[in-house]
Amino acid sequence: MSNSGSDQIRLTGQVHPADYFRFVERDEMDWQAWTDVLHGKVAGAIFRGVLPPDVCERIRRNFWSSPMLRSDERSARDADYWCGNHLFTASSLDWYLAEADRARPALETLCAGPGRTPLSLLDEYRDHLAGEGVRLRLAEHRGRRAAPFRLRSRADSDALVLAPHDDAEAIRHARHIDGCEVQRVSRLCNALMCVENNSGGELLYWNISPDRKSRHAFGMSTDSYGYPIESLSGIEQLTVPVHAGDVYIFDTANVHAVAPCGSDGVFRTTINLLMGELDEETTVYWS
Ligand SMILES: O=C(O)CCC(=O)C(=O)O
Repeated sequence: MSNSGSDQIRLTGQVHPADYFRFVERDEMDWQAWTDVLHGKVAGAIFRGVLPPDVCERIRRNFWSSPMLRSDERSARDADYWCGNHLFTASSLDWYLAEADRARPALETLCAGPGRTPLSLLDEYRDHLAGEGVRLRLAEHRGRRAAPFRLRSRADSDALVLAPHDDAEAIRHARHIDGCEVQRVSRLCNALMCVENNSGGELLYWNISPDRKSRHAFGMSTDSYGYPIESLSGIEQLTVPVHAGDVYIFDTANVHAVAPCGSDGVFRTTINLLMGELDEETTVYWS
């Protein structure tokens, strides 16, 4: 999970021009801006306060009382809780797809209800894309469908909630999902919806897509977590505040991390999915 002790001290890779390396910020949903991220016109976009407070609160309560809730409490201060699985960290594609079938109805119920919800936002985007002749659907493998999203909550008060990492290369080359269509999307993007957070937990986003040589030098051939913070020194970095209700999307090829939550017992809870364009007529998403 961490740097394998390479001699390389600074990450190398593709550094992007200023007109691409930025986050578009809007006070309402803008599906064209969302598509611009999937098209690689801009690195990220954040839409403020899209999920209403009552919807965030309902999902937050459902999450914490869900029978699907799992945790990995490494110490009294650091906690990691989730509902639903991540294809990338699943033990096998077969296991992930079987779990996806089992968990899909419960995940959908957890996020359902009146008001603008994660599910209704996906429907909005489905309608938006349909108007452009593009179909939005769950990713599939041999007729079996992925899960739509997962929920995750972390409460690290003084360490990074998520260490610096890049997902796109790791997913494209992950052996356990060989042949799955998600490896063929043109630009892998993370999409998140925040339902709980306090003042910390910002998204940290660096202007570098590490090259293969550098990824290997830092021991990231099969994993994607844990570039040392020193390896990013001098590289342009954006700090994107994230609040409950915000919805955002960004290119996962660039190194990113999540800042500490800031105080003890503060949880940052998000709905997480990945999305990408499979071809000109198909956009897929999965967890
Ligand atoms: O929670 C976030 O803002 C980023 C999540 C992330 O980096 C990931 O799931 O790979």
